[in-house]
Amino acid sequence: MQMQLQKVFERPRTLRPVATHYCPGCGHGIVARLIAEVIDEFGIREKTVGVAPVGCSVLLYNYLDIDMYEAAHGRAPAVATGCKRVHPDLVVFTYQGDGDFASIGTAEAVHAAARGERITTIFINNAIYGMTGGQMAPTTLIGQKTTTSPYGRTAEQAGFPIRMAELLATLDGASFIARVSVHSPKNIIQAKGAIKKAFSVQMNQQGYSMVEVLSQCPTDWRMSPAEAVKWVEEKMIPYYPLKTLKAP
Ligand SMILES: Cc1ncc(C[n+]2csc(CCOP(=O)(O)OP(=O)(O)O)c2C)c(N)n1
Repeated sequence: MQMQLQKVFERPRTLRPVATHYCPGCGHGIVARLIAEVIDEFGIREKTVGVAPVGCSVLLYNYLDIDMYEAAHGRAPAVATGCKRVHPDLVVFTYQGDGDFASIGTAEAVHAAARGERITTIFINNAIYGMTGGQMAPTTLIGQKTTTSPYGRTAEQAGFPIRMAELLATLDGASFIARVSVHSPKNIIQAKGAIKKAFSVQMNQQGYSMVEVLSQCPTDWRMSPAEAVKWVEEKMIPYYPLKTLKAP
């Protein structure tokens, strides 16, 4: 008797069959896959353009089978703006870390949202500068130890962590702003829903969309992957609550 095997899992067409450079337990790879799934589900692989700047996001062009730009640190929203304005029929997104989006590129981030550019930003908040070895980022929590705050971040010395989702949600040009997380299967499913919504907002000409994704960084947090997942739940989410802040 011939057995019928049901396919329950497959690689999204948009995700290239290559090994990534991400560390074990990193959230970046999960988000890359979610973006690939969303692109496949919308059938927009031929008309999607990604813009990755500097940071652990930098090699996304090796993992997604779409056209991609490489931008200077922090400048992805400016590059994406140019691309989208010249080619309004394309779906254009940026993929940025927190050092990138909330520090060196804050001006580009805020003004792209304020102008209501019809682009989407996927913002990976891992509370640290990952690629360069774990320095304090604008999103580093008070008390969090990093290589540049070995005794823990203090507000007196470094100010307070920036909540980019809340900040951008105040801007009239921003249409869809949400914060999600990829530290559990349930949260990963919700994250995919938010990414899908952000792309659909762009495709419906509804203005700027941004999804902040809380993402574990076990290597630079000096934790095991299991401890990192717990840290997202216990430390990050209370400061960075998961919610949709704005929707059209
Ligand atoms: C103009 C410029 N300044 C600084 C750097 C050094 N640099 C490379 S990656 C990086 C940190 C990126 O951190 P983040 O955006 O949080 O992304 P992650 O790696 O954590 O995903 C920095 C500061 C650079 N490449 N270019």
